Amino acid sequence: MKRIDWKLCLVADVETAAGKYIISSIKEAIEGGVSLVQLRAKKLETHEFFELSLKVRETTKKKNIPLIINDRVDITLSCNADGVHLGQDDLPVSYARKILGKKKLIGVSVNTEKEAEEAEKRGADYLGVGPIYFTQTKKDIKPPLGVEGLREIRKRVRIPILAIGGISVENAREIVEAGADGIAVVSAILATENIIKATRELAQAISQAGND
Ligand code: TZP
Ligand code: MG
Repeated sequence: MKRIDWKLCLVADVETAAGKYIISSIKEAIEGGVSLVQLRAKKLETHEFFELSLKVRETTKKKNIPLIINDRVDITLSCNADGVHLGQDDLPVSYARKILGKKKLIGVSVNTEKEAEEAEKRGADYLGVGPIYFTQTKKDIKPPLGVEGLREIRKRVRIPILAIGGISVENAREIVEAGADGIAVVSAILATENIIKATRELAQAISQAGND
């Protein structure tokens, strides 16, 4: 498995970025300091998602930033992304692994300790743990875990944890201090006027974790 810097993941959600050009938003977020990008496009047709994934692959590759594709193992392979992120209703990890092999990353969204243990056991490389807080970005969210819920999951698994859901510059630090390896955000980067500045502030909040 590749060495990944988990600290700040932009979940580049095409719907949230609507009206803005997603590629330029991703470029700005990279300039501001994201260490990882996940491309998420729930409503695009397959060919549109595929074409966009090629452009995002090119953009991220130039800057040496790993790219994860949300939901779609086929698009992960076709654009040669670094990995895929799967939800509880997507293809099971063990089957995704058969298709992708050991070199691609597989992340799994979890909301309970049981789901976390199960995903690790089945071979996930990292977990998306959330939602930590309430968020408007995803409509069908599970119950928010809070920092306590995150701490409990941290105790049960060894693989990296990316915390997600309602994370902002105000609460990023406490999340990393609760044991997350990094944070994954949509609106705290994409729904801001100045993406570079917002990203820098998030990166700074994370780097302050544990330093008092
Ligand atoms: N999965 C759990 S919460 C969420 C996803 C994709 C949305 C996170 O969006 P935001 O804007 O960072 O709260
Ligand atoms: Mg999914």
